[in-house]
Amino acid sequence: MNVFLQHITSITRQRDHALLDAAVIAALIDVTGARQARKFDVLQVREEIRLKPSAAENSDNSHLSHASMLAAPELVVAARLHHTSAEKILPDGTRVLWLLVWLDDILSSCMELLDPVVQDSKTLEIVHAIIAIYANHRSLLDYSQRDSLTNLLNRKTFDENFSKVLRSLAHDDAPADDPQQERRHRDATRNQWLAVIDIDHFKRVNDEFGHLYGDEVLLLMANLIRNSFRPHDSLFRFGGEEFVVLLQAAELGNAHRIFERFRTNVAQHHFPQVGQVTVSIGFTQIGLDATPVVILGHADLALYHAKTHGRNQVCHYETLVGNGQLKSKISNDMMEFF
Ligand code: GH3
Ligand code: MG
Ligand code: MG
Repeated sequence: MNVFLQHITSITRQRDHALLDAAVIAALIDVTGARQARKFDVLQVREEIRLKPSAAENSDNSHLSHASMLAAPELVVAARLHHTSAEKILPDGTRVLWLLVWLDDILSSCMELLDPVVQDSKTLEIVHAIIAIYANHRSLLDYSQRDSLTNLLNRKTFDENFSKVLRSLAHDDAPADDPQQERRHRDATRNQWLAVIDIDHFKRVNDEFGHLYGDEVLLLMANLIRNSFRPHDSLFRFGGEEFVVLLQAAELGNAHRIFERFRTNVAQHHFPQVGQVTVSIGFTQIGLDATPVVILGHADLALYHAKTHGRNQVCHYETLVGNGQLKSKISNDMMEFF
């Protein structure tokens, strides 16, 4: 029981998702004697359930970062019946125990244990208690990371995540065993773009229709953002009526098209009572050697250009600088100022 309490203390101490996952995995291995335990995020599209290795799982296997696999039928049945576990014996005799993690009635992730040694009812009770505490703690962590109006990630989370993104880009830059495969992987995943999205003339919405309608527009805007980007892009409400997107796209052309499609989605959307609302977008490529302040500064300059040249448009910082429409203004002096 003491060991159990020690693990609970360690789990509830974590303030970071990856460390929390690691603490739970350590607890599950310790309690069940499993040979291996890992966590998968669950992606559910209609009847199909796919399992994606969690970010922590990927840190040493970056080529797997986007690979997801179909869940075994035993797990699909358990999910359908809202069970908390499922089991299977593989052809090579390995025993697999899946523990399903439900958050607000949605299957969010799944812990996979290989060859658990201890499976008596008392141990299973402890295992399920660990999963329940994990789910509760994750909900709290999610709550502190999100903006309460739109449920997008908040500014604090951006500050924490962005440094991680920059570190992981630098890490991916290390030479690989198979340079060709590494290059393909990098092309597909490594190019990251940061966009700042700002609603045009939002003050007018508040002034004409009142703050409640203003809030409604922010909520609907957040839904449009969620529907216009993919699950592995990160979406933030940065403050007020400003949003930030971290986008993965192979090339500038793709990134531009994706932001442009979002801008059009917004311009064509009918906001109840308010009517048409538009957004201006400034974006930049996230370079390996730049700091968060410089990257955000570049996107902001592109956004400012969009605002001062008619609004309702997407501007790319490096293109503007290349065309001579914008001077590269963010200098070391400015960084010190920030
Ligand atoms: P621009 O096209 O230049 O961006 O014009 P704008 O009117 O959008 O200008 P600005 O970005 O300066 O104004 C933002 C306004 O957003 C000011 C503030 O009243 C409003 N706002 C900020 N946060 C909230 C919020 O949470 N709810 C509502 N309803 N309004 C907000
Ligand atoms: Mg603004
Ligand atoms: Mg605005």
